[in-house]
Amino acid sequence: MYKELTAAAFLIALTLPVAASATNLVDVDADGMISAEEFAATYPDAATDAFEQVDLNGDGGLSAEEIAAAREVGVLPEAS
Ligand SMILES: [Ca+2]
Ligand SMILES: [Ca+2]
Repeated sequence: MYKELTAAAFLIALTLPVAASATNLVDVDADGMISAEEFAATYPDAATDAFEQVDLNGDGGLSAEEIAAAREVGVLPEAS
C-alpha cells in the first residue's frame, strides 16, 4: 500500500507541474492542456499564430510535449 501511494504521488509530482514549471504557463482549469486563453495569459504579446505553431496536432490545446518541442525550436522562451 505504501509503495503504491508513493508511486502514485511520484507520478503526480512528475506529470502535473511539468508544463507550468518548464514554461511559466499555468494550466488554470487543470485539464492537463494549455488552452489559447491560458497561453495568452502568459504570453500576451505573442504573435497571433504562435499558439497554432505550438499546437502541433491542432487539437486546440498545448500538451507538455508540444510546449517542450516549441521551446527546443525557440518558439517559446526558455523558463526563467
Ligand atoms: Ca487548461
Ligand atoms: Ca495539441
